[in-house]
Amino acid sequence: MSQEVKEYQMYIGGQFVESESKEKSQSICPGDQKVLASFPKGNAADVDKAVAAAKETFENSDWGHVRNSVERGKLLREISKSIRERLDELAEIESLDSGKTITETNLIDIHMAADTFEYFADLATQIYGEVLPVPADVLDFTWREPLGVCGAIGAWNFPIMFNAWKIAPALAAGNCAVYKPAELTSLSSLELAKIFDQVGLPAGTVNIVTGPGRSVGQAIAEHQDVAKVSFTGSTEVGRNILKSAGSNLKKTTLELGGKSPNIVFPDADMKRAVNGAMTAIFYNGGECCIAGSRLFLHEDIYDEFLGQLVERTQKIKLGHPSDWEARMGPMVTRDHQKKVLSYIEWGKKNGLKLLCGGNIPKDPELSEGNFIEPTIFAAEDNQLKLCQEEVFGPVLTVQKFKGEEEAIRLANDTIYGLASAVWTQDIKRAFRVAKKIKAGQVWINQYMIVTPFGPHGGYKQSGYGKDLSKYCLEEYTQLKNIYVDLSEDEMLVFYD
Ligand code: TXE
Repeated sequence: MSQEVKEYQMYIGGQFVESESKEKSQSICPGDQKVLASFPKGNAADVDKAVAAAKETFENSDWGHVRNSVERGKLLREISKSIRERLDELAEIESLDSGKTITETNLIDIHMAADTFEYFADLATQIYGEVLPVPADVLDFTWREPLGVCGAIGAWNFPIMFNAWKIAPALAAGNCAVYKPAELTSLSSLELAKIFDQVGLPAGTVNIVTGPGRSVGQAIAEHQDVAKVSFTGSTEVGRNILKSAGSNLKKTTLELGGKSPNIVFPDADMKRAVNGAMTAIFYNGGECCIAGSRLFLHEDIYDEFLGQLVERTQKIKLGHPSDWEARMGPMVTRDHQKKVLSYIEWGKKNGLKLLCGGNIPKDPELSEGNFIEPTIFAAEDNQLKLCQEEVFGPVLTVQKFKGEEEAIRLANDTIYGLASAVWTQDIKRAFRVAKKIKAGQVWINQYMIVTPFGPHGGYKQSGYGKDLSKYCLEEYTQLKNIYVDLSEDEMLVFYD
């Protein structure tokens, strides 16, 4: 990205526009605090405009009609192609804006966004109802219909991916959309707006409104003309969204926090499991809803496993988001860095054993960024704050267990239920554990794989509803039942 501060506008009704208030926000690189760009600080009036544009297109065009499904698929495929063509540029913008390493954005995030648009392009023509075998002389069948205007609110940790996860299925199903990216990481969504425009999405089909959660986010969640809101973010804000969505009983999908368990049995392939444990907590600097932030090790392998894990963790190279050698970037903001550090200080003062990390790195080259050393604590009590609350940073707690039942009990001892993993060569044990874990995702001998093909979403206070996969199309459609009378008999009459 060049040194000049880029100016962005929002995308409403097919136009690139300023906010009604003319106010601006800035994007600041978490690696060095340089100002990268400015973009509109939207408000409820901008949401009104965006929703009106989306509603107009939905109600007064062919966009959502089933006869347009091939065309919708073609446009989604074009979006995917354009994202791939701009891979390097988008990866750089995403990294500088969010602090994610360029390795992660260039090798994973941008591809995942493109894959998601491609996946839902293929599904655009595959959304249909069923004929139901009613035991009477009637034909009963269902239509899956679009909802209308779908609102979506994204979090800052996987910005371009969340945009794709919510916009692609909404459009495939024939809806129009209003998307609010997180104010900390809005740039990739504003770049996507340029792509939506270039490929020729009809005006109003997708609208991108940037700005704070309390004004723009809340206005989307409350809006009477928004039929659904899909949210990724904290459990606390998820509860607010639910209240706001009650205004017109809109459909909600909530992908919220996590405190995911990662269980290793003694027969696991240790090298792979150590790799998995590191990916689970240090990928994206631990700023991951599905982070495996609680590691449970069987007592027979506890010492050896921890020895390898700590040794390798101390070698993780921290670096500026644009550094191809870096394996972990900075925290998204100074405030978030402080929040994560405060958890670490709590751990140090409350009897957890610090095994590595636990500080701001001393390397002067990192002094301008919001860095934190990858940190591991040994913990004995699962009720401790550090074992229960989502830290959202590179902070792992490790606990010892004796048997399968104890591991499952500890794993489930949390308000969250987003993800989990089990490492063992014993296939029966793997399935037994997977069955008993209360989480929307279980990896067996893996951690972190997410694809557009599989459903993503939580149990318990990690939320409900699914992103991705064919299942998420249920969240973006409504079912209409049609009865056709085929009987030759007189209709049953109750009244003279
Ligand atoms: O999330 P918020 P924040 C967790 C993580 C993190 C904590 C806070 O523990 O430390 O949440 O992060 C918008 N009405 N996760 O503050 O506030 C906001 O503008 C409508 C887990 O960033 O939940 C942003 O677009 N919208 C998580 C989005 O909600 C509102 C990812 C998320 O912001 C709003 C991120 C309101 N009243 C954080 N207030 C995950 N599941 O991956 C805010 N927003």
